[in-house]
Amino acid sequence: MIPMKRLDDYLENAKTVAIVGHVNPDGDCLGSVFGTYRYLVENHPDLCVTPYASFVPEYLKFLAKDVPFDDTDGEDRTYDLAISVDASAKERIGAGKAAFENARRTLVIDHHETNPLFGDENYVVPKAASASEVLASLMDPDKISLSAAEKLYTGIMQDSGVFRYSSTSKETLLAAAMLIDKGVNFSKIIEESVINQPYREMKLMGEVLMNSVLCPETKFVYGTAPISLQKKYGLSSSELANVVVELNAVKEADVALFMYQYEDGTWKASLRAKCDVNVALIAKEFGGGGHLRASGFSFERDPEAVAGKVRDLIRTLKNK
Ligand SMILES: [Mn+2]
Repeated sequence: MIPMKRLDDYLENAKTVAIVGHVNPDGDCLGSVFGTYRYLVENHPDLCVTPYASFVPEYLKFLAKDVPFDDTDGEDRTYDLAISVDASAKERIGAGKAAFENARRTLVIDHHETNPLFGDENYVVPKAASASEVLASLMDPDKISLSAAEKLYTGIMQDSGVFRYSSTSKETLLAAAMLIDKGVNFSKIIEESVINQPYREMKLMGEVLMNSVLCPETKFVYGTAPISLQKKYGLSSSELANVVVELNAVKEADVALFMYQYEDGTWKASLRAKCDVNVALIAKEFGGGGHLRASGFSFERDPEAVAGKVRDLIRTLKNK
């Protein structure tokens, strides 16, 4: 589908533009912010464009090599236009939130179904697998450079789980094909941002898996990473996001629970399902929330007791 308006048409008479994304930026968020930045500076040399990002995680560092991003709130600047990409609500904007709120005009580009259309203008495509896919459709393909293409490709590939989530569509693959045609080294990007993991993270993962418990009757697997284990490998709770993904890959289980401890002694639980057990309902029982197949909650103590309760809830949900 070719949109009525190109990204370039939304600029109108703007001279200064801010681009913002969401808190805890992921591949789609940074791919969208940085890809839009490169597209605008390369094709509109008179524009003054500021990309905002609160931080860039290690596995996405290659995206930032030609993007001088600003990690502040941007409260000291008033832009002609602020573009929010991949943020599902105004409250979800990370760096540059004040810049967005104070801008003369705002544009929201997103793919979240729940987006309340918080911009003056909004282009939200809920069936798109990523914001980067939406942006690729808004750009003139002839004006997308290799650098912009690398960023958008990374966003599309990351948010579609390397083209395997059910959100992946013909449009997703056509957008990726168009970007590959620009010369994107896709195998290197997938290797760097998906396959390669720091050795100490893999060792921690190995120990979590070694000590994990599989409950064959409920097809449930759970593992824990107390603070002592994280310290052993010099890791913090923010570097453990992949563990639950690995637990969820256990063939004999269709629900996975990973519990990890924070510095202050409290715990966070991540749930994943590859069947129709609604893990959002389970998280809700503990005061958390999330989606059908991915959810989370926090708790104070005793991961074994929590795992036992989760197992009982899975049994109840499966017998419904
Ligand atoms: Mn996204």
